[in-house]
Amino acid sequence: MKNHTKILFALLCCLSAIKTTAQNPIIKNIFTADPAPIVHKGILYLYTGHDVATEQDTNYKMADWRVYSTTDMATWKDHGAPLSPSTFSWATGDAYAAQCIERNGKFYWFVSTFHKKDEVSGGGAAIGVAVSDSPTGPFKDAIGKALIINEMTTDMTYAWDDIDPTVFVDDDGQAYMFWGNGSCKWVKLKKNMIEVDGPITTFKPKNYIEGPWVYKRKGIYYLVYASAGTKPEMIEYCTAKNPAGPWTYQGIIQENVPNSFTTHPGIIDYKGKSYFFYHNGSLPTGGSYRRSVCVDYMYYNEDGTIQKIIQTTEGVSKIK
Ligand code: FUB
Repeated sequence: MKNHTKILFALLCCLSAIKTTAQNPIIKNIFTADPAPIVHKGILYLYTGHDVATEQDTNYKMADWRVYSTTDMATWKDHGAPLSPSTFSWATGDAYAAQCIERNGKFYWFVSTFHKKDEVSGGGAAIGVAVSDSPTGPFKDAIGKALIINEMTTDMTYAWDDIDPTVFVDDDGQAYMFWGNGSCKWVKLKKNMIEVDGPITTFKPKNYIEGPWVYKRKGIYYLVYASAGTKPEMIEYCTAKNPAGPWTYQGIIQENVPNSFTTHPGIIDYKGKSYFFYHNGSLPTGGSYRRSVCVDYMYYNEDGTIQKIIQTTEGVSKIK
C-alpha cells in the first residue's frame, strides 16, 4: 500500500471503531432503568424497567418491564414489554426494579411493584414473581398473589421498603432472594422458586440504601448495592464466604452517575469478559425519572476484589 492509502485506511479504521463503540446509553429510543442481565444458551438477555415520567414529573412513573438481547454487546434486539404490573391482579402502581433468572428450563421474573389495599395487605411495596417457558415471555403471575408484602417486614417504618429483589441459586441448589430499601433483607426460596422457605433476615451493610445484586463468582459471594447519604447514589459492595453472611464491606466501585439521583447495578460475565450495567440520566431530556441503561467493563483483582468502574460514553466493544 502507498503511504497516503495506508493513512486513509487507518483513518477509516479509527472512524469505524468510534462508530461501533460509542454506545452508552445502550437504549436510546425510550428511557430505561434498573438493568438485570442473564445469559442463556449463549445469548445475553437484559431485563429493564421503563421510565415514562414527563420532564415535569417529580417522581417515578414506570410503565412496564422490558427485555432486550444481544450476542455481541453492541447490537441490541428489542423484545418489547412482556410484563407489567397489570399482569398481577393484586398489584397497582409502578414497575420498579426486577430480576429474571432461569431454573429447570423456566424463567422466573421477580419484580417490585405496589400492592392494592385489600384484605391481604394495607398497600405498599410488594414483590411478585412471574414465570415463562422462554426468556422473552409470555409471562404470567406464577402464584396469583405477592411473594412478599409490606406486612412481612417491619424494620422500616415506611411502606415502600420491600423493593428491588435479586435472586440467585447456589451450587447446592439452594435459592436465595435479597431485597430492600433502607435495610437489606433476605430469605431462602423453595426449589419451586415461588415460596419462601424460612424466616426473613434483615441487616444493614455499610451505607446500604437499595438495589442489591447478589451473585457468586469463583467461590466468593458478592453483595453489590446502591448507597447514599444526602448525595446521589453510588455503588458499593461487600463479600462473604456464605450467602447468610457475615458480609465484609469492600468499598465503593462506582461514583455518582450523570444527571440521576439513583443508579442500580446489574453484573454478568459473558464471552470471557465481565460487564457492569447501570443507569444514568444522560439522554437528552433525561433525568432522575427519565433514566437510561448503560454498560461498561468490570475488572476483578486476583483476590476477587472489584476495581473502580470507569463510566464511559463509548461503552464496551462489539464482540467479533
Ligand atoms: O426504579 C425505581 C427505583 O429506583 C428502583 O427500585 C431503585 O433501585 C432505584 O433505581
